[in-house]
Amino acid sequence: MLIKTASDIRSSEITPKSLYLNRRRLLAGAGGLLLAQSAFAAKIANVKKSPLSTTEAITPVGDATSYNNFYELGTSKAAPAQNAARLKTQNWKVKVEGACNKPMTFDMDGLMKLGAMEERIYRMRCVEAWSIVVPWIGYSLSNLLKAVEPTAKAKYVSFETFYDPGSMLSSAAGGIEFPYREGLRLDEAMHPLALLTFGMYGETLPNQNGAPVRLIVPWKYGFKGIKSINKIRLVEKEPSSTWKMSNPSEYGFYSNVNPQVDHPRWSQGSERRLGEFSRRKTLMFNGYADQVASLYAGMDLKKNY
Ligand SMILES: Nc1nc2c(c(=O)[nH]1)N[C@H]1C(S)=C(S)[C@@H](COP(=O)(O)O)O[C@H]1N2
Ligand SMILES: [Mo]
Repeated sequence: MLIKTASDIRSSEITPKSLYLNRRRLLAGAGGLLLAQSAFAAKIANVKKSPLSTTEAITPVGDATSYNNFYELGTSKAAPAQNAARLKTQNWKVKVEGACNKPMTFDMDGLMKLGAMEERIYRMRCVEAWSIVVPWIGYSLSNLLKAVEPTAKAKYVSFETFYDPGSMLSSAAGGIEFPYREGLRLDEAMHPLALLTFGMYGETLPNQNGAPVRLIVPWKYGFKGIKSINKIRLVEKEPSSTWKMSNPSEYGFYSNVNPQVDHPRWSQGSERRLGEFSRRKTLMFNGYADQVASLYAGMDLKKNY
């Protein structure tokens, strides 16, 4: 994002995306589709459908798993799928600490038991103006937060991605600082739509989509959806976040999808849905305004971008 010029974005990224994906599908065929998914994907059992799902058409799985942003695995859209094997997810632990009564370190079995697994079909809108509709699998992040019992001091939640400098890009090569960090206000994190995500399309997450556990915050730009989380911290002050640190005039802490507040280098008024050819209008809070607008009552969203 930061390292590209506006004309680069327009010419090489936004416009030809559908063409790029189509070409990939034509060249790769069914074999490519399989390759694009993790070799270790497993079915997730006992998943209930959620009333919070959109009824919009779901993005083809091959698109959602081969056109990614995961800078630790490479900065092109194809690189995360190609380099997926560099992310080692065995014996994964998630440490939850900070302002809470019951700080805990979870293994994946323990973490996945904290809530009832639901399929949530959400829109996700990248700050670069493409979007997808994905059947994610997970439970509301609030389940985990309640389990560790935040204290009165906890006002924000910060998240960190596992970083292995030996197998992943250096910060210099990625153009952003690693480990990747994100944050939410505690009331945003407690909102039922905020999803702690373990799978997609019926199976565990492919590495390129953030295995084994990531965040999906559907009313915010995609970069708030931090992948491959291994640290969560309840904190008193607004935590630092990777894209804001890299360029605070372009990326803010809130990063709510807002067609009325353009990125300094491009419009946020419309988007291209992966798999579609014509552009769509971007909706306020990505179409989730009825559910989340009250979180920001009285706030100037131009200032708090
Ligand atoms: N650790 C980490 N998380 C990340 C990113 C990243 O580069 N590193 N990219 C973000 C961005 S910009 C987007 S749009 C989404 C993309 O998620 P997807 O590849 O599953 O569509 O992941 C977000 N989470
Ligand atoms: Mo993004």
